[in-house]
Amino acid sequence: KQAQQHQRWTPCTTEVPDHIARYHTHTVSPYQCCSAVIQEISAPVSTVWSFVRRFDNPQAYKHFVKSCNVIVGNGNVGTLREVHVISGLPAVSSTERLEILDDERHVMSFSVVGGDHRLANYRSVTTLHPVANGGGGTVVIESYVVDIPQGNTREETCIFVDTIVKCNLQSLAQIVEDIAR
Ligand code: A9S
Repeated sequence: KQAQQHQRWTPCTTEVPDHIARYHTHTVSPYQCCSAVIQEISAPVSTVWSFVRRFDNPQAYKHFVKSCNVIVGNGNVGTLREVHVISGLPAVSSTERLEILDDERHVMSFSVVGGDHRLANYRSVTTLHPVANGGGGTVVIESYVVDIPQGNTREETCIFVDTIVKCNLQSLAQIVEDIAR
C-alpha cells in the first residue's frame, strides 16, 4: 500500500516549465509526503525576493514565527537559524539550514535539521517567477517534502503543512503588495 502511494506521489512536480519544475521535483521516500503551494502576488519579483531571501528574518512575513536567531553563518548557504513559534502549534522551535540562495534565479531552499516539533526532515524550495502577462506581478511556487509523523496519515500531513505554507504566502502577498502600492 505504502509502495503504491509512493508510486502515485513521485515525482512531485507542479505544472510549470521544465527549468522551474526541476527545482520542485523531490525525491520522496514511502514514508514522506510532498506538495506545492502557488501564490500570485501583485508586486515585482525584486520586492518579493527582498523578503524571501532574508533567511535571518522569516518573522517579517511568517506569522507563526515568534523569534528567529541565527546560530551560525551570515545568510549564505549553510547558515543555521533557530526559529521559535507562537503557542497553539504542536511545536516550540525549529532549527533550519539554508540550502539554496540563488539571487539570479530567485530560488531559496531550507531544510529542518532539528527542533521541538513533528515535521522531521522537512525541506522546502521557493521560486519566484514574473507573471507572463507583463503586468509586473510575481508567481511564487513553494514545494516541500516531509516525513509523515507517527500516528498521522499522508493526507493529514499535507493538509497541515499546506495550511502553514498558504498562510505564509498569503501574508507575504499582503505585506509586499502594501509596499508596492
Ligand atoms: O516555515 C515554513 O516555511 C514552513 C513550515 C511548514 C514550518 C513549520 C514549522 O516551523 C511550524 C510552523 C513550527 C509548525 C515546523 C518546522 C513545525 C511545525 O509543526
